Amino acid sequence: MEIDINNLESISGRVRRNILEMVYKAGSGHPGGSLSAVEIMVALYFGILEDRDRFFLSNGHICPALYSVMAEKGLIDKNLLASYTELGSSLQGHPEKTKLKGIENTSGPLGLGLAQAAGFAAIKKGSYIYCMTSDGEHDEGNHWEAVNFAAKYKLSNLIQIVDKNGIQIEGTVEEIMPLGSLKEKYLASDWNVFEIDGHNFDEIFDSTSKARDKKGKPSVILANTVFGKGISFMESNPDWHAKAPNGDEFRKAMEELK
Ligand SMILES: Cc1ncc(C[n+]2csc(CCOP(=O)(O)OP(=O)(O)O)c2C)c(N)n1
Repeated sequence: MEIDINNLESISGRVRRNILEMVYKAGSGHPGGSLSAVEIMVALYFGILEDRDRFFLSNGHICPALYSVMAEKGLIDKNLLASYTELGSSLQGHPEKTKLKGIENTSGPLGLGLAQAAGFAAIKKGSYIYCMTSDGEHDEGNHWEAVNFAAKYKLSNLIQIVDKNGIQIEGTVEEIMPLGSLKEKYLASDWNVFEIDGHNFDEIFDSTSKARDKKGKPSVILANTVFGKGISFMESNPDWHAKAPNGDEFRKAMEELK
């Protein structure tokens, strides 16, 4: 597949603007983590996922990014984005599998997505199963059960991408619950490990391609990202984990995204 990086960058710009509009209109949502995951999701939907593959989002609170990428890809109607979090909308504040075609797993409670993806990978050996997780959700015990399960069953078709933005609810990951070296932990758990800049398309494509070629073990891509990427006053500021901008902040943010 021929990839046009300039095109992916313009799509990412539109996705960021959609995220801001959705969270502003709804008056709620999780802008920081949504903005850090944009390039990874754009790369997945516009250059990585093939017909039989599946994408599982574990840190479901960043669904404005997912809905927006799905809309840009034409998988859902773009007009639906304005209904984000409304009563009865198929675009809830956390994704619901039964409400929206194309969503593989219901999420919201953190730490479950990798288990959902690993179960799927175990029975769909002919497909690649990609799962996005966050660094904050590595606090969850369930997550580590899935890490062991995937290693035990040598799920080489499972590719986890961690949005490692260093921020979680109410503070930095380091302050709330230090994770130590995720690289060493995954290596010790018998996973292949890649470390990349999660905003760099070349590195996203290169690492996912290498992960697909590895046999006998699951792979994790530790994607270093910037929380709130693209909006100066949101970047690396935990206040923006779950907060909607006010009118002035919204206008300033949209101005920065021009
Ligand atoms: C099991 C569970 N415990 C707590 C929460 C509340 N919660 C929602 S988001 C979040 C922080 C998660 O960290 P991360 O995904 O790294 O945050 P972000 O990068 O989006 O700021 C927490 C604790 C939850 N959704 N599920």
